[in-house]
Amino acid sequence: MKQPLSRSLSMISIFVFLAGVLMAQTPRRVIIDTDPGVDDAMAILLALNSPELKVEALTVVPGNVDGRQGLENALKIVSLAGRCDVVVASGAQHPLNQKLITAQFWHGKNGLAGVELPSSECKADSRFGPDLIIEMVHKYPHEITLIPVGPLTNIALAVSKDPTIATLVRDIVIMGGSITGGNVNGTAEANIYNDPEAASVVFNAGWMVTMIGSDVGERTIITRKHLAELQALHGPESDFVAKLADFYVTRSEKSGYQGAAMYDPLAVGTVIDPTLVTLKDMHVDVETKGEFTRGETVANRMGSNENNVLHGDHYEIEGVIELKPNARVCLASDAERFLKLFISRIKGK
Ligand SMILES: [Ca+2]
Repeated sequence: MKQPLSRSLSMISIFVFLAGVLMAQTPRRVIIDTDPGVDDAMAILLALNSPELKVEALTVVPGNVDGRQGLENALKIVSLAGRCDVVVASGAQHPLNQKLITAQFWHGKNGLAGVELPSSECKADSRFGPDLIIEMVHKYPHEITLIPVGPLTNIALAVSKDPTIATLVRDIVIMGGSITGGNVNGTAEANIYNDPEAASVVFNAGWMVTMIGSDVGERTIITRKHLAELQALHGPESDFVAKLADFYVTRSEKSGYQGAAMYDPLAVGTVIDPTLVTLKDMHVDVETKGEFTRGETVANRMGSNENNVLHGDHYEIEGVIELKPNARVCLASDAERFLKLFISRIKGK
């Protein structure tokens, strides 16, 4: 018997509603590509303590510390959280086209504020990070969200080896870049600066990169007030994060800031709750040359470039060339709401 159209439509809407409810309740699978790193450690622990996320893997990239130290730190962090079920794998050992620049100045001698965590009870996976990313994206098509919070070397290697992952991931949310000045120098943010060629590959891979830049991270700061809240309840993870935050805030205060930028945790926060940030679609290129601007993320706010055509001895503007956005650029965050979320997930754990 033929069903009336209205009944079919209402059944479809019930199905869509139920699918939506199911999607909302199913934790999102994420892979965090990381160079731990004080704020990386905070980001990882935020992810591991958030029911909205299922952390499938940590892949380690050199950046704040070298690859060996980074792997050791990642293993100790998952061990502290009692989460040896999370796959941890090392990846590239150096940037694609330049020497590694490490950041013990900001992150302490071991990258974790000098805090000595107990030896890890977890073991590293033997797979190469970029290969692991490719494998997992194919295992869970359209389900994996990549959260790179270090230089983009591993992601560039993965998407160069298998460009199909650009259409098979659910999302890619990076901490990196800036549209209003850098944190390394006048123009460049550290993760992009540490491997501009890799960043260029990632921004041009065909996916929409959600870009949580250092400019917004610097307006999303953890202060002594937040630190006191973290210290109010004890637990192995929250005590560790409090020590990291204390070091990080002290270091930032010495440089004249009121608190410490929550760079990497905000990228994880964006995946947990996208309403924490304001995003705008733009076309972003990565400067790989430049006298002063190597590693800058050059964002086009207009969505077009002038089209200059040679007429005899000079050029004339003949209209504009529309640009296709390749990035959702973060313009602002709800910093206080984010810090509240961060502290509530870590405090007492
Ligand atoms: Ca990082």
